[in-house]
Amino acid sequence: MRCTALIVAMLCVLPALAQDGELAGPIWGEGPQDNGTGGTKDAGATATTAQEVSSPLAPASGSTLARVKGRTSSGLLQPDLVDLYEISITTPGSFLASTADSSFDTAIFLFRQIVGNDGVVEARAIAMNDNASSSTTSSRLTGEEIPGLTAGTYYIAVTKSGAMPIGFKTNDNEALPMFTYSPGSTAVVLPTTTQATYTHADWSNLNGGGEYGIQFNGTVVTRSSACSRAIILGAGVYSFGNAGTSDSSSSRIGLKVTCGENTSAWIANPSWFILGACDGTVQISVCPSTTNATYQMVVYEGCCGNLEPVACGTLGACSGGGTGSTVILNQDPCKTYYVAFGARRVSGESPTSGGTITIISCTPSAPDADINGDGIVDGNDLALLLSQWGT
Ligand SMILES: [Ca+2]
Ligand SMILES: [Ca+2]
Ligand SMILES: [Ca+2]
Repeated sequence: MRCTALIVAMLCVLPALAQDGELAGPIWGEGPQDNGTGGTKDAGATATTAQEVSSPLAPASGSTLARVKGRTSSGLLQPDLVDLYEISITTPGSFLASTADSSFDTAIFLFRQIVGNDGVVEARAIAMNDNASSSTTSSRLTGEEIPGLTAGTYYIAVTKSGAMPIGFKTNDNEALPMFTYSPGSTAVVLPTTTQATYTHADWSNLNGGGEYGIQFNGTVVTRSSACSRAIILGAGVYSFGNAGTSDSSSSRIGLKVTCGENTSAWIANPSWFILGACDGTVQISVCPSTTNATYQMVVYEGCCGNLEPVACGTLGACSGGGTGSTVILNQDPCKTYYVAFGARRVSGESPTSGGTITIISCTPSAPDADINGDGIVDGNDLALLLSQWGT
């Protein structure tokens, strides 16, 4: 297959593989399959590669996160010995993370997200646990046991018991343990005052893993509206929450410039997803659930920060009421398509609404006109076609 565009796409540091699914919670799967949905394959090992538990389909206030399912392993080709998730704790007093249904001796580590002056995210130690009690090897952290836990963005890491996050106090320091614990400990371990200042850099003593499930309480799947946080949607029907609730001029997509509309309309606070790979025609529809709302979408090629619009939605009535948007696209499987959708506004008053995305994917392409397969469509193909006429 001619996939030169694939090389370009890979330079965009995309989430790994295509995957379909529900996506706004409450069960979040690391991906790409057979263990839940939402994720985009392997969760990374540091703050910058953590899998963000967020979805463009969640309502603005987030949707309850009950469980994360995933796996670690010591595969030969690509060791996957630790998984980090970016989570949002909304109710610290009732926060719970428990690995009670995991297939190996887990340890879990909670870090607070710090955003540096340069915008780069960092992880600082908050608490860890190896064994929830002397009768189990599963791990458990609760808000009650973590003094001063506040609502906000955190990272939770799951590893096999014995692993240690290491960090440094400044860039010049050697990396040091961020907690002090012995494998088999039943304590909820807090960092020392000094350890709490370390910036997470790496891991030591990583050694295997398996299937895990982390039960949560007090956490939500956040609403993501950034291109860089787009999840991958394949064929299916997806409900989304109250999109378009805010309208910042910095995130608007102007439809006059992008789509050549006559009026100065825009998509407010767009949500983004990546179209699952497919060879053929795809039809994407976005419809609001509120009858007086209007939704519009734009399809782009490229990668976040360097996108080219390739299709704008055609507005039309939705079966459930309201005005929606439809794009029919001849999809090139070697290209990456980003879709932005949201409330279409011509002034600030357009109502917001939840709604539905419907993707009807992979209708086979029309027959190839290159009948003799020599790479050229010419008179020889026509002659072949005519020779078959009426037979
Ligand atoms: Ca993993
Ligand atoms: Ca991993
Ligand atoms: Ca354990």
